[in-house]
Formats: sequence, C-alpha cells, structure tokens
Amino acid sequence: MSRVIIATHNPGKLKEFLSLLAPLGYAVTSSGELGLPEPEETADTFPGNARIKALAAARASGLPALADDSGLSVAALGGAPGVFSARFAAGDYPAAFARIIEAAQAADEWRAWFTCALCLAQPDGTTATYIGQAHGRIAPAPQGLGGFGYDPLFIPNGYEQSYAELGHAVKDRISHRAQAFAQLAAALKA
Ligand code: ITT
Repeated sequence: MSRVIIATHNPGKLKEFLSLLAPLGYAVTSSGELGLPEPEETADTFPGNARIKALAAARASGLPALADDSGLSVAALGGAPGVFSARFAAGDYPAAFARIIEAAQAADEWRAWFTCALCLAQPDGTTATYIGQAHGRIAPAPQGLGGFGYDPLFIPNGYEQSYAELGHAVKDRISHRAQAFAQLAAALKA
C-alpha cells in the first residue's frame, strides 16, 4: 500500500480527506503528525496555492503529498471571498456569515459556489491538479451545526438543507472536494 501525506492544518478538511481517501487504499499520514510547517499561500488562485502546499509537504517528507485549496465564492460579492475565504473569516465565522448575508440581501442575489483545487505532488516536483466545484445558494441565516467553515451558509443546488445540516454522508458524495477526489480517483485508475 503506498503512503501519502495529507498536507492540511485544517481539522475539518483532514476529516473529509480521510473519508474521501479511504476507498483509494492509501496509508495516510497528516502533515500535522509529521510536524511539517505551513507554507505561505502566496498565489492568488486555488490551483496555485494547492500546488504550493502539496509541493512543500512532498519535498519536506520525501513522500507523495495531497493538498487542497478551496473556498466559497459569493455572486453578490463578485466571486469573493473565493481564494481568500479563510482570511475573510479570520476565525470569526458568525461575522463573516453576517457580511455575506447582508451583501446577498442588498443585491437580492443568493447564488454561490464552492471550489476545491486538489493537488497531488511527488517529491521530485511532479504535480497533478484536479478541480471540483459545487453550485448552490447562500442560506438566509446560518443553518446547522455540522461540518466546518462556511458549511452552515451554503445550500447546494438540488437540496433545501445546508452542507452543515446534510452531514458527511451527503457532503462527501456531492461536495466540491468530493468532485475533485473523484477526478483524482479516475486518474489513478487510468
Ligand atoms: P490548509 O491550507 O491548511 O489546508 P485552510 O483552512 O487555510 O487549511 P484554505 O487556505 O484552502 O485552507 O482555506 C479554505 C477556506 O475555505 C477554509 O478555511 C474554509 O473557511 C473555506 N472552506 C473550504 N472548503 C470548505 C468546506 O468544505 N466547507 C466549509 N468551508 C470551506
């Protein structure tokens, strides 16, 4: 069984990575367990930052590494916060939710989408990147306690409940991250 490093310091993402990776039959170690440093995310695109994170972990560990860069884009904010989603919230998600809902209300524009760029990097510097997107709408008020980050605010198309209410079984089938992992799985099988 080959080993892969999961290069994330976000516990919510780590949990999803573990369940999405399980069917692929990898032995998994997280960058936290190895004490790998968090590189600075200096790119302004999802694939650019995913590549920075995956390459840093692969080079530091000498093992293949997987990283994702992801975020929520809000139509009423012209696609922001997008790649800056973590910085936009700055740890205060209730305040970020309020700003997003206010913008959606003001514009009467509720569309939103999550993007995930998933990068698999090898220690020799080779990388492959897969992009997943999930479209939906902003909830009129935060809904549900599950998941992490912006999950209570996002209702995926075809559903009436937020990611936080739908829970892992559904989210891991339909999410932006699940879609990027499906592409990775297809590439590994090819
Ligand atoms: P790592 O870089 O260590 O992986 P991070 O949280 O800093 O952790 P990002 O730079 O990719 O990761 O920021 C992504 C942010 O977008 C994340 O902190 C959440 O606020 C949000 N986000 C991404 N995917 C999400 C999801 O599935 N559900 C809710 N929020 C999500």
